[in-house]
Amino acid sequence: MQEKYQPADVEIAAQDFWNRSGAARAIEDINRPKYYCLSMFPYPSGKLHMGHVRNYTIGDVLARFHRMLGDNVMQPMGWDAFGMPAENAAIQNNVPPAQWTYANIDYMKTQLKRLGFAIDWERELATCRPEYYRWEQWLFTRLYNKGLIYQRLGTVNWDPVEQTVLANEQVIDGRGWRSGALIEKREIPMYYMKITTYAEELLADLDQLDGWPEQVRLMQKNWIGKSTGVRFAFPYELDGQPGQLWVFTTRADTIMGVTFCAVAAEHPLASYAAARDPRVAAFVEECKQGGVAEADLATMDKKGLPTGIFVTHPLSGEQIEVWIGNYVLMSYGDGAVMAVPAHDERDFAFARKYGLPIKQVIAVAGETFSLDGWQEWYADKQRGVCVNSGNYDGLDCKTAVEAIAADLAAQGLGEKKVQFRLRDWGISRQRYWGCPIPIIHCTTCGDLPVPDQDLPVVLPENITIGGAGSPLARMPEFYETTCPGCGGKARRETDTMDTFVESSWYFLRYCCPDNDHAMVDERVAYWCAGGIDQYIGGIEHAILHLLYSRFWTKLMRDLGLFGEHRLDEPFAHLLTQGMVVAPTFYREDSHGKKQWLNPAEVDAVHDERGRAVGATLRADGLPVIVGGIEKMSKSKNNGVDPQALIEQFGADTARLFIMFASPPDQSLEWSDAGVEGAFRFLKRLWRFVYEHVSAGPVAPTPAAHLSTELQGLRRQLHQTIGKVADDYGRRKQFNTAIAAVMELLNAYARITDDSAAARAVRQETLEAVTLMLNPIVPHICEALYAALRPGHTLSGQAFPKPDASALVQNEIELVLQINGKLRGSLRVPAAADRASIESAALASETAQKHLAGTAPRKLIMVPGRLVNIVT
Ligand code: ANZ
Ligand code: ZN
Repeated sequence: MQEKYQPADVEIAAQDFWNRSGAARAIEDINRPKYYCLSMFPYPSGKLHMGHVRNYTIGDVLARFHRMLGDNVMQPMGWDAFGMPAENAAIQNNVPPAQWTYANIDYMKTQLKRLGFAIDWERELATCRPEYYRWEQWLFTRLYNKGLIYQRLGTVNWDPVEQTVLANEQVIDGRGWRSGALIEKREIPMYYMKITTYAEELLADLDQLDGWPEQVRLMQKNWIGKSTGVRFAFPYELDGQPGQLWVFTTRADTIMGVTFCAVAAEHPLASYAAARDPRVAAFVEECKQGGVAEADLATMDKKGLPTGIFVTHPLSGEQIEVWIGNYVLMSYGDGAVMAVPAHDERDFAFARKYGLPIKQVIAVAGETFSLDGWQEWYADKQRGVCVNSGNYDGLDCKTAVEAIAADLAAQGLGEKKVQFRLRDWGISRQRYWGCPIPIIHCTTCGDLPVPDQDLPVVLPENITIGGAGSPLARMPEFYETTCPGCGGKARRETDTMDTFVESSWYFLRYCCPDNDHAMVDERVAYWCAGGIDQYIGGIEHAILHLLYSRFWTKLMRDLGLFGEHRLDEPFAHLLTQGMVVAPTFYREDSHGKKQWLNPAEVDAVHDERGRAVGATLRADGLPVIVGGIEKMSKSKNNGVDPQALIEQFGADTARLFIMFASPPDQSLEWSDAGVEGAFRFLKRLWRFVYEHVSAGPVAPTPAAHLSTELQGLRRQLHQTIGKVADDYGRRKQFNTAIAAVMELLNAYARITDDSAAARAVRQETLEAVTLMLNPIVPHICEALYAALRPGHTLSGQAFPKPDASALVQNEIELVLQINGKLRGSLRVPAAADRASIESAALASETAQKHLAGTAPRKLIMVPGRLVNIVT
């Protein structure tokens, strides 16, 4: 064994050994319990960032721990390889997106390997490969035939200068990110997946997911957004034609308080008015500008304009004016609302702004309604009672809704209705670097799915990007084809799929990545039985990715792709890791613009709590400003490159620091001091083993007849084993596990005894420590274990089990007081009775000295804690 800890050598040797022995291979074995440990696959952006390292370290710790428990572990990895950044890089660097992507994958794979993750690389997949997306296209055609994928017009962001569609994130303050042009909303044909068909099940099954953080389940629930209400119509007549304005309301009990109706700018009544009044037309245009992101709509200033159209209140017969309101969403309900300004906060603001009437129809005992400002109780469903509402006066909310729904239904003008916030999923993108949509357009036969034997529709990889729109639409060799129906000339679809589609089923394909005649096979049943055992990833995917994955799993189930094995939910346990944050540093230039400096370029001064309080730029020695602690990001230039860390200290130090710095679901603050601390700890562990091993082999001695001190160390060792196993397995709190091992090693260091018995306890302790730390720092543990047990390897060893007999406390230590003052301690057998403790106390050297031959006046005893002799 080397005297000095040399991480690079240790890590290369360990990785070599694992590669040669196939330590991370996962092979189906129905006789062993399986453990499928899944981490969210990365987008191949160029290099790993600290968030990746954290994510995959957590996964690896769990994978290695479960392997030591005897589980058949699968830990796969792949690449979420399609997406926009590749196209942007292509434009900037003039390389095809494919080439850029594959080069990034190669590099990032070497980084993952360098970190020593026990990944089964035989299962690696990249979603941009035809052998992967072929099955996505295959499934698309099935869903298309079942009507679960359909085409309709959808609204997109149109950049009039670049003549192209922009993603929501490319629209900044309503303008195109590159052109700066005002973005228009445009309607184009798009493909949608009918996720709404599954809304009820996606909501109900959240209850099964007790292995998920409550917060994530709640986010999904809100996203699905089930509301129960009434859908009803206001009849009207326009140009002599009868019509009905349908609205959805959750507060039908307030129907007698309607003072106007509001419709979305895209609503047919708005279009009708716009066609007749240029002022309305201009307003409708204005509403259509700006991004289509929902967040923008929620925070916008309320704006509106009357249409001049009147509708009839279905119960009172009153004439009600229809307004266009920018707070009404075309995509929710019917794109129109009955406005009750007295009891709906948005309607209240709108009515106040435009001087529309406000009529109170709900009262709460002890509260007074006033037009001065909105009060929370105006919307109170629990305490509210109908007033000014004719027949309905005195009814509570629930009863009134029932009565009003019944009266509307009697006229054929309404019904109770469950409404979901969840919308169908628009999956088409007008971009190049994605999975081609397998549809052929024929002027005679219409739209036909590509037949199975013609799949995959391969995306051409060797292209140059430039000009507006997708290059596919400029490549006749791609889009010119023959119709599978009539054999005539036809045009291939040039849109590609949203990359969320690929990530909705990759975890199933890991089970059978080599199958070239089916999307999934019976290996899915083995690995996914009862759900994937652990999924680890960022909270930013708490809604869409997880929802879409749940949806796809149900779709595939309903197509019978899992045979008789029922898989309702893909992920049994979910861990959402916290962010990696770091201090920020900057200088202001002459225009007051912040120039962010990377933490690696500055020398910081820290206070006693480790916070940066001052800093200088290393290059010029002059001060810089210390900003806040923020998520590591390019925009704040506060990212720490994991590569540099690994090169300086090794993968084990990186892994240890990350797992020790905070619990996995909380944010992790980067600290150089913390990294150095982790490195020092590993060096210390190395030294302990080196010193112990250098003293020669250890003779096996029975654990009986140990000194109290050695018994104490053994007890702590076995307590630690129990705690660490519980921390890893049940609590998933790795930092406390590491802390317990550190304490154990402190106790180890205090033992100075050199007897054979002491050396045996040391051997036992060090062996157990390497086993316990193995999931976190596997390279150094592999080396230390081999040094401790020549001829053995750590790989394949089981996780240690606490020895029950070591936990039994044979002796206890009591505090010894003389006249209430602490004077020493007293060791007695744990089972000793009062009389024998009393005589042991009186016989002690301390008591003898203080009593000096006299008899004690009194002896007070607190069982298990102390003895107080009163002289
Ligand atoms: C009248 C009313 C009175 C309402 C009242 C609320 C309180 P949730 O719970 O999210 O389903 N609404 C309906 N369609 C809309 C649309 N397309 N755009 C904007 N708002 C719309 O919300 C349902 C409520 O949101 C409905 O109930 C309707 O306003 C509004 F005292 O109707 B309510
Ligand atoms: Zn045809």
